[in-house]
Amino acid sequence: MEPRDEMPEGYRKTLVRQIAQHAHSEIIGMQPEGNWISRAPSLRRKAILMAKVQDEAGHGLYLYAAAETLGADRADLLDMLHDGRQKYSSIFNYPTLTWADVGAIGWLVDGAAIVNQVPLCRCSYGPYARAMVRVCKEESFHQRQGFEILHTLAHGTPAQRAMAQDAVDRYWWPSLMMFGPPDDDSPNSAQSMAWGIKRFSNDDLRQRFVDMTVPQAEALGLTLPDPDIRWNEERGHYDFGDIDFTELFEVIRGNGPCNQQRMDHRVAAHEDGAWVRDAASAYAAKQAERAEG
Ligand code: FAQ
Repeated sequence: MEPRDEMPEGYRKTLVRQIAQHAHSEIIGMQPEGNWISRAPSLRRKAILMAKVQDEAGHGLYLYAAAETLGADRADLLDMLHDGRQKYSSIFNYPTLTWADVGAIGWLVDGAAIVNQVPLCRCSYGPYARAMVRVCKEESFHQRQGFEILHTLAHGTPAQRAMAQDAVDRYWWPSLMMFGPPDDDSPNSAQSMAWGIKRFSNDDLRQRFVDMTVPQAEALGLTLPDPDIRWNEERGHYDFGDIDFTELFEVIRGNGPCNQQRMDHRVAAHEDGAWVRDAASAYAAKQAERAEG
């Protein structure tokens, strides 16, 4: 489907909802890592982290642009984020307590994002699918940098190793929750899959992520905090323990550890930037006036 094609109103609405939430996640997702830019352990690490956070701003921009092709107004979408009518990913409501958390976000959060987003490169709506191609290439680089941070820490001093393990312990379960509620409790999945917006179910993608990540944890020499993880020969997949979905629903409802902080910061940044938007609009109006004259 392309922007000018006729489409059912429900299809358009579902796409705007998902693409806007995805865009909001990218820009809110800048905050947890942005917290460490000024404290990165070396100039090289700082430069890499700045580039990553900047990539996330770029992803937000492609995604807002994709939502605009469906007739959505970017200012309205931001208003809906700010007053809680639209969501962003649960994962960004957890704190980044140590430098190792930057590694865990890159390895696990970007890893989960890739598993979720690679299939979206072939979703039924052209502008969203095309935006995902570049986003996924950049996320792959992000995932490698997170893995490399954790690899360095895991092979460092005992204190660094403990820091890496602690970050993985805190980020593992929330990363599994990024894939959404289980299939039998996912109200949007059936319709989104019938429309080719989602190509795989929440649980199928979650399993794919576990299968990909367990061998990587072994390569890092770190332990995933789930004693029930084991290879199931019959299924050809790793089994894993039960996820506490009440935590996901609480975080989505606004009760995660950092929801308030993330929103306050976002709204303040938007208000502080009002003069830039006003100046750009005044400049555009002046240019248009000149072009007419
Ligand atoms: N957090 O019926 P479903 C990134 C909501 S990656 C918050 O299963 P759906 C990169 C859901 O919206 C993260 N809300 O919904 C990065 C729905 O609510 P609604 C962003 C969640 O849409 C890395 C309700 O629960 N990626 O940013 C969550 O079919 C590192 C019922 O759920 C995307 O957005 C959750 N985890 O499936 C950046 C990918 N899960 O709208 C910085 C595209 C569910 O009815 C640093 N999105 N909900 O009020 C998707 O694939 C889908 O939207 C799902 C949810 C799979 C997230």
